[in-house]
Amino acid sequence: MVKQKKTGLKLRDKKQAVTLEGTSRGAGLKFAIVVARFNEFVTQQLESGALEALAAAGVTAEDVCVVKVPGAFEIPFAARQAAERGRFAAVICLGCLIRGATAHFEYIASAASQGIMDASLATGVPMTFGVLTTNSREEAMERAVPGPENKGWEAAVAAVEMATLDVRGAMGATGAMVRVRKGTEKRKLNVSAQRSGRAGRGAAAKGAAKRNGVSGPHERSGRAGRGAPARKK
Ligand code: INI
Repeated sequence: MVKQKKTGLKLRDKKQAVTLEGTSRGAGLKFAIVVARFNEFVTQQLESGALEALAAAGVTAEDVCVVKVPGAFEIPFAARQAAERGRFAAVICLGCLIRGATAHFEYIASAASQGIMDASLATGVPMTFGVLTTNSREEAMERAVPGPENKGWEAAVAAVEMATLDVRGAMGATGAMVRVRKGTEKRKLNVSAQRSGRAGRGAAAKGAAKRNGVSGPHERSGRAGRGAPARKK
């Protein structure tokens, strides 16, 4: 096995699996945070957690746009618009649903989660799910404490990782994996994958990779949170 100094990429031989993953470094990337105002005493804290996590990842305030919506039900619409109209590397979705006496909670929770996933897949922009679905105010507040236990923080960390993960860029035109030559830093990069990628993302991810000291979107490793203790759902 050859460990490359510059990239940290571990090269074994052609027959071994290649691991692709994003990083915890978001410098130079733009992020949207869509926050529901409903249960604002919690969602405000989720927003603060997300902003702190982005700052810790090297994202500057001017690269972050916060979009406020009335409730969790409206998140997918705004997230999709942000993804379509903005140059965001990822969209962080934050909200808080607290179970009540009626089925209202279930309808909104399923519309929000499915809607966010649909918006992400339709636009090709990663969206992360920081929407709490709890049985009580107490459960919600426990998940909105300052620091990495905060679900907004967690959603922001996931957004940075997904924004810096470029699986498509690492694949060949026919879907074959990029060939890694043992013992060298040469990669057969597939330009058509970047050309056909969603607007700006390939270029944004590549630029961030350079700034982050790695040489290509498929050569990243060492995301934050690996090996972290089990978290609350
Ligand atoms: N929206 C939430 O974000 N959380 C809730 O707990 C909630 N409850 O319980 O009703 C909620 N409702 C509002 C909903 O998201 C829409 O904003 C509203 O239905 C208007 O479309």
